[in-house]
Amino acid sequence: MKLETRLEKLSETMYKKPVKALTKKELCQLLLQLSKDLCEDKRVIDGYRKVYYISAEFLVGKLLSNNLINLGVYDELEEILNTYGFSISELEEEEPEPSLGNGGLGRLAACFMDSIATLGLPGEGIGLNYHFGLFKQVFKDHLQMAEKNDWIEKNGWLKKTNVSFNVTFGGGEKVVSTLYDLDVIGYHNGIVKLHLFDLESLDEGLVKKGIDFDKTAIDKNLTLFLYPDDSDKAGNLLRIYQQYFMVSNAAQLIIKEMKDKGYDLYELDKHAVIQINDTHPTMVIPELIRILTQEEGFTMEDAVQVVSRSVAYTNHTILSEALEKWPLSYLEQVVPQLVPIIKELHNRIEKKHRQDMTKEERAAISIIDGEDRVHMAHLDIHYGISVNGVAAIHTDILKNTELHNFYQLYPEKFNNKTNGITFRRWLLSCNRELAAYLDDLIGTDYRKDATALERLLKYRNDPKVLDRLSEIKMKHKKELTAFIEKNEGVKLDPDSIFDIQIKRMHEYKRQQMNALYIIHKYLEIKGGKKPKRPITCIFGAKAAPAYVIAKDIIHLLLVLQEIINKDPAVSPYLKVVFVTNYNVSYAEKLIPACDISEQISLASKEASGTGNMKFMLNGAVTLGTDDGANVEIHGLVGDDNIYIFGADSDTVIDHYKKADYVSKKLYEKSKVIKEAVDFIVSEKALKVGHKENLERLYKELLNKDWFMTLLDLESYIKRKDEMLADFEDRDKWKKMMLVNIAKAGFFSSDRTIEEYNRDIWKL
Ligand code: 26V
Repeated sequence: MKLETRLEKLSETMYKKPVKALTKKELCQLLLQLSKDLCEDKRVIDGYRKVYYISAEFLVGKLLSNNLINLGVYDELEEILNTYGFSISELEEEEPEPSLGNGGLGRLAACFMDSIATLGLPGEGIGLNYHFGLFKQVFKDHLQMAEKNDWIEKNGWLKKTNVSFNVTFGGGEKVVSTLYDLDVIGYHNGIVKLHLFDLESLDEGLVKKGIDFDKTAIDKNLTLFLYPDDSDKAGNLLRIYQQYFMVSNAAQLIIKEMKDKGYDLYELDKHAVIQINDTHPTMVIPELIRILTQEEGFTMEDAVQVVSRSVAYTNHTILSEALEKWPLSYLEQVVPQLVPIIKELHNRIEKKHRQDMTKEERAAISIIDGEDRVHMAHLDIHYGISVNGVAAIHTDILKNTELHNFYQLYPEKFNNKTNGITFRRWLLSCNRELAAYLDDLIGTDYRKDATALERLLKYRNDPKVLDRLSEIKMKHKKELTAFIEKNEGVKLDPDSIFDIQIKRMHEYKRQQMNALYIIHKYLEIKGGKKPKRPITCIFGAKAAPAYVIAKDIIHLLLVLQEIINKDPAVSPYLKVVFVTNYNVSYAEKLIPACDISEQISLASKEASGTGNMKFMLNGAVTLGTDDGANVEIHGLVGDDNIYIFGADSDTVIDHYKKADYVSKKLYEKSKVIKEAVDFIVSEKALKVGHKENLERLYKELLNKDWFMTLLDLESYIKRKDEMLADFEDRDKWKKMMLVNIAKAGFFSSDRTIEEYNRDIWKL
């Protein structure tokens, strides 16, 4: 049946009226239903050996455009809808965004699912169906406030299945799970399933003001929220409840599938490889062992052997505060059934190394430490087949520093898998003009083999091509300008340089350093030194609700936005806009419009970053430290097409080791640094902002500055000013854009997934 006829028929069935009479919301629902119907004809990818990607987060983002692209019907539908005066992107505004993740780790999991399906690999994602995703951010009085963020709609993407398991917690609480599936459609390929477990007994009425809720009634609140506030004990306990609920369901699902297919459970490792995405799903190890020994008649030895041949672990951070260590007493309360198994796993390691290691050496690799805390990552490393970092420098730091003792013990387990992004969402969908132009210029091969983008390089001196790339950029800058005016009430100048920093708000990512640059520029302009071309500094970020300093940095930026944009002597040259409620959909609008991609984390701290890749692919030039995947971007584009600054990771690691970094000394020595930092508590700033927040941040920078902002501030200012000057050499800049796009192919998540498959999964 022709697509148009199919659409009309569906419209009659769903709404008893023709397509042209539908409201936007109805039309959005119609397309959603059409995609679901088209999915029914697709093959669910299956196989003899499967990967189970378990993750507490899958930050999938809106699905409509992406699904239509991957189904191969986007262009045809767009044409049909245009005749009715609609466009798909406009309809997508009606779709709520599933924000089931905090940031990079969750978005990576979503990109990976897309690539697994696109490559036709047998795989399934397993996670939780949070009713409220990452909080909705609003600003009041220049402060971040959090509101609940619901996304589940009646006839939305989720498909209720009849799969259901019992899960028992300590204290005898029993809950019954329900499985919902999201279909992940491969690009011109079959489907893989994203399994999201939920509870029927959930009570959304528990949610009071903002994102507060009663944390005690597990059967009513378990999957209400993504990562509840974990600054208190109740929050931490709930997180353990969630994690256990997730992995117990995962373990039962995997074992059920093994049995349904008639496989021998002793050969679990032949049929299943379980990728543990950070330590959140680590309890799947003791849970599988528990089920095999207690319900399937395995000896402890057999269960430990087969499980440890089936699991692999990915590390996503070296920040020690983010490495999970659960107090044994918490585990005793929530999952007492796992505690004897965890102790057994701990004792086995102790026993094994009683002879060849000193007590201190053993302590460094032990699962349960002297304070009775369980180091979840240690469990994964001892009892898994693989440990991987997410960018070359990150894996090196794991091997040489953070996990060095483990590396000496198991060198063969360590490997690197540099992150990637799906080009379907981050090019074909968010930058349709660029994709169409590339199709014309270099053919469509790059859609399946991203390295074919390098064919663009032969046009690096072709003025026609360079102009077209810059025209596409301008189109997106204009669209973003209109969107920001509507949503934030700030009017931007598309001819200015768009300098963008979007990512979670965290001290190590150093948005505060960007703020100090803005202050520096402001003071320069006030002093009569005007930039050649106006600069627009755009931020998007959410701070964890309990992370005080991160919220103070947001406050400072909102205060700067007010001071600068309202100053008629400055705002023609400098503008600041902190967008509200930054999320995946916002990113899809910001990234294609960016000139300067800010990737300025303290070297050694950003495991990889994936925003850096998205910007590069869309023709932005990176201003960054040699950190995370910036190092690989640097290697690919060469010194001439990236702006690197700041201390390198060895210097930084050395400062930490010697504990010799004193920010106040730098402040006292440099007029530029002092002036910028002092402005935070100046009369001007205090008139707009709050004394408490600004003073706290000021003191933090002077007395702690744990992420060495002041160490790199001067080289940052210098490098950014060079970059702004180079923007005026239009030919040079456009060439840099081209080279960045051409070299981005390496960062396709298809490449990353092929490497996981080649080295770890072997599907
Ligand atoms: C988590 C937490 C939680 C407690 C408070 C402090 C804190 C700080 C950082 C984190 C990060 C958790 C793991 C994570 O999201 N890592 C990110 O993973 C991305 C995908 O591999 C990678 O690109 C980012 O560099 C990395 O930060």
